Amino acid sequence: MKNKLLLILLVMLLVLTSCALNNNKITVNAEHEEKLKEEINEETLKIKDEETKIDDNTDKDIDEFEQQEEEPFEEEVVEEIIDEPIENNIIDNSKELIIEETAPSEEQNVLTIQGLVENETYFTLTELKGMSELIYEADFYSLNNFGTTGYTHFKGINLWMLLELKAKISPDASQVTIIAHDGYKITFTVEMVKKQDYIDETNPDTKYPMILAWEEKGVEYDPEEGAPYKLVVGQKEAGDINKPNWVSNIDKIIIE
Ligand SMILES: Nc1nc2c(c(=O)[nH]1)N[C@H]1C(S)=C(S)[C@@H](COP(=O)(O)O)O[C@H]1N2
Ligand SMILES: [Mo]
Repeated sequence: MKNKLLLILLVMLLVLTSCALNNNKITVNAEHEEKLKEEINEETLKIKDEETKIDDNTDKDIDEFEQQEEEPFEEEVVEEIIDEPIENNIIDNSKELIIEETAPSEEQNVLTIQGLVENETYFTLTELKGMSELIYEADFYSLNNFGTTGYTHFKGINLWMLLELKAKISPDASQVTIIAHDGYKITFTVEMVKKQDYIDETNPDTKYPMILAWEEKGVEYDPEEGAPYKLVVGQKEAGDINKPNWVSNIDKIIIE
């Protein structure tokens, strides 16, 4: 009986001890968890705080950037526009393109003659200038659609002579088309190109051929502004509106 009682007591003691130990463990765990939670919370708060700081700074930076840059930036653009007309920019761009895409500068002065000619070819400005016996220079009278008149001094080559003697135009040819770089073109009959007696209605004494001019008012055309050739012709009769025939920047002549 005594033994039994002792055994029960021992069991109870064991149970109690184990409970106490467990309890202790739980407390320790709970305490640890609580600490961890606090630490996590603190970290989160810190991170959030820093994020807000960064956001604030970014906003500030943007604000400052906008305040600093906005006005001077606009002023600069305005200045540029005033200094450099848009036209100039376009010319500059095309210059770059020509340099990048095509050949040496003298090739820009090439006049191409195609079609019913024995010597289908092209002439450079230097070659044309060398044909001294074909060079013609005079003041040409002009009348345009609006009734505007004027006299302009031109120097260039007699177009018919060039076609007949240098390109050797075919006897079968009937028309000559002058084509400008901008697409503007005029077709003349061979007879009109052959004709050497165009007039100036204000001066009955002089007769003119059709010429390809490379010089106007004593100044050569700038090849950078297009092919440096202009077709110039007098009047067929008094009142003839001849100015539209003055095709500028010619780069091709087609014989048919
Ligand atoms: N390449 C080219 N040449 C051209 C033209 C054109 O549009 N392109 N217009 C013609 C017309 S209709 C006229 S009246 C005169 C005008 O010459 P101006 O600009 O020297 O006055 O050029 C003639 N030659
Ligand atoms: Mo014109």
